Amino acid sequence: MLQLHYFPGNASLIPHLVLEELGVSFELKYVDRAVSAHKSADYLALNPNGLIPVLVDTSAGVAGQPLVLYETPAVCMHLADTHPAAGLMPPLGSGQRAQAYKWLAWLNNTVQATLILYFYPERWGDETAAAQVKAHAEAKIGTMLDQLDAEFARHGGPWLLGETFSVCDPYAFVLCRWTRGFGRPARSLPHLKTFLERMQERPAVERAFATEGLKPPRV
Ligand SMILES: N[C@@H](CCC(=O)N[C@@H](CS)C(=O)NCC(=O)O)C(=O)O
Repeated sequence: MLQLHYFPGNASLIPHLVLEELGVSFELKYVDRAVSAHKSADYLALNPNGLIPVLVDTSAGVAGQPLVLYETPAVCMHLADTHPAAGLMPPLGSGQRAQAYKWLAWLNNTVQATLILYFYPERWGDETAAAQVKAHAEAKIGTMLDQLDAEFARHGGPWLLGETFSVCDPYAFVLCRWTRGFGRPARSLPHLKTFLERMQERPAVERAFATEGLKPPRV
C-alpha cells in the first residue's frame, strides 16, 4: 500500500502527480497545516524535519516495517524505481538518467530551497530583512527560470529531458506553478509557457488538481 501525506499545492503535489501518472492505487493522508499537524509528535515520527510530503510504502519495507520516506526527489525516484514499466526515469546507467539526477537535485536543493525563502522570508529576520530576503529570492528564481527556459530552447523537446517524459516534469511543473504570483512568473517565459500548457493537458494533472481542490489560476 502507498500512502502520501500531503497538503494541497505543497511539495506533496509533485509525488501526487507521479502517483497519478503511474495509475496505481494510493491513499492520500491530509496534513492539516492550520493546526500544525506537520509539527505533531505523530508526524515528526514520520519526518523529523516536520515537512510535507511523506510517503509510506508497505511493500518496500524492511523487517516487517513499512518504508517511510521523505524528501521529494527521493520519493519521486523511489516511485519510478518501483514501477519501472512506466518509464518515469531513464534506464539505469544511461546519460539521460544522470541528467535526471542533476535536474532533480537542482530543482530540490536550489530552486525549491529558494522558493521556500521567498514564501517564508519572516524566518530570516525582522520586517526589513524579510522584505530584502523575499526580493532577492524572487530575483534569484528569475535567473533559474531563465535557465530552465533555455534548456527547453536548447533541446527543442516537449519535456525537461527532451523527448522523454520523466519525474523531472511534474517536479519542474509544480515549482513553476509556485511562481504564478511573481512579477515575472514562469508562464511569461516562452518555452516554459508551452511546457506548462502541455503539462496541463495530462489527465494526471487534471485528476490531482481536482482531488486537491486547486483552483485557477493553475500556473
Ligand atoms: N526538502 C523537502 C522540503 C519540503 C518542504 O519544504 N515542504 C513544505 C511544504 S511545500 C513544508 O512542509 N513546509 C512546512 C514548514 O516549513 O514548516 C522536500 O523536498 O521534501
